[in-house]
Amino acid sequence: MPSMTAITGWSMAGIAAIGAVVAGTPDRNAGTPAMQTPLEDDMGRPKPLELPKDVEAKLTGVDQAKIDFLKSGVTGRYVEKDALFDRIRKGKPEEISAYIDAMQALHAQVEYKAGRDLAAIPLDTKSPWFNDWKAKRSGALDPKRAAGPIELTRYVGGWGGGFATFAGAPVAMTPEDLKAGKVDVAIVGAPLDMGSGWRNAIDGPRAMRMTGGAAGNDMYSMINPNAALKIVDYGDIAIDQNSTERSVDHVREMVAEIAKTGAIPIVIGGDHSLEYPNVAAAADVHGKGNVSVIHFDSHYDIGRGRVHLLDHGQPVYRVISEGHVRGSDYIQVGLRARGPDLETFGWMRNKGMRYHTMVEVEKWGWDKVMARALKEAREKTKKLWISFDVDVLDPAFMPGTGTPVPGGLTMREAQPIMRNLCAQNDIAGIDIVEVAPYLDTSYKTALNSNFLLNACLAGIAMRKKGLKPGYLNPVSVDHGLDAYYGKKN
Ligand SMILES: [Mn+2]
Repeated sequence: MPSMTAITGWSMAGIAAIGAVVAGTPDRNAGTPAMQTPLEDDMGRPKPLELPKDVEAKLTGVDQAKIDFLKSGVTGRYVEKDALFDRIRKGKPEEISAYIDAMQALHAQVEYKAGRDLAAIPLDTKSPWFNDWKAKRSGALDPKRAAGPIELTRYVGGWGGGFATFAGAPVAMTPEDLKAGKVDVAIVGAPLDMGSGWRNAIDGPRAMRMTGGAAGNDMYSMINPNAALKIVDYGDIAIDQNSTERSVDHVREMVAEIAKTGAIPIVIGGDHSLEYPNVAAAADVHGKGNVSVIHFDSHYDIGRGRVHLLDHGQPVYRVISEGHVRGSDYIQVGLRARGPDLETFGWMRNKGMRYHTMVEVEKWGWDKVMARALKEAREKTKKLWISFDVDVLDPAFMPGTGTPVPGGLTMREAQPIMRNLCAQNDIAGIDIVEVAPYLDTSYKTALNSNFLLNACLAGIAMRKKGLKPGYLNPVSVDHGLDAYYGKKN
């Protein structure tokens, strides 16, 4: 999602604080400047503002409280420091006073004030239905049946019939079903979209069940994951559609429920807030610090200092600050949105995070960047969570997403990346998020998301069969016969 810094402006103070670093940086063509990581407050709180001597002189006679307000640095939220200095240099004393008054009045409205502002969003605890949205039916209420996946396709052949499910897979309702069916992969919907300012990810799971692409033969490997793996549709996780905070604890329980059976959870969102409960669940099952994350996104998703504790722009901040994943085991790929400023990159570097922007991809190409990302992801852990925000793709391929950003991946790039990652790694789980199909006047967002899911399932099947990442079935290359291009495959 877009950077809140553009709205709150708190990073202005950060920019001011690191101004010295930037000002001292030579022209990028003039050699390689020493890398400098700006030191900054974890929450991006403003730093004191140093007033130039001539500006300070102009403030003679101005109330000391007002001067202290300027020096506190909070003015960076409302005006760039150079514009502020300029105004003071040119202003008459009464104009300067009025200007500072206006900023103070604005500031008084912005900050939390006890008694005036709502400190928490209240719930009606007297509601007799307080938890009904997530209260699970007991098997005792239903007719008896043997545990195991339930096939919902009516016909043997053709393109459908029966009921729409993820990847055309049978359904499972309980962990007992997963265990009895020795399920490899449980695909589960999480239609949460309160965390996105631009909604409709609620329809992501629905659209992906209705649109093809996730099932069937992968031509690269000539593997049909539906035949090679035991895949189920685990239904949707209950969401309180009025509250991200109320929903995510239940998502965490459900993702852990799947992972504990040994099945790989693949969570279809829903917005990217989901990454927080998903990765926390993986850490609950495999241990804190035992899971790395490769996070595909055009955005950095490390919003700090926000009012709401979770939304789709800050799951990474929550995951890392709560210690579910070490900063150094958190690898980002595809960043290009306008969010992070120098201060934010500084925060990420200070946490040990490894980020690979589209700038880096343009410089080195996908193969080198992905090889590096994977090496980093495997330094300390074996288990890998893949968090795939579809807005890492170019809007040409994924127009149906809340915060699209041009200049992204093509499907031709994304499919082999997903296939290989899933073939190479011990996957703790995957989320495919921010699929908002009705922001797309065509069907391609859901279709492309399903083909990505298929590439991933093919990769998991390749690993199960002991095939190396990058494996190409000889039958689908060079007729499987000749050495026309040189060495036979
Ligand atoms: Mn995201």
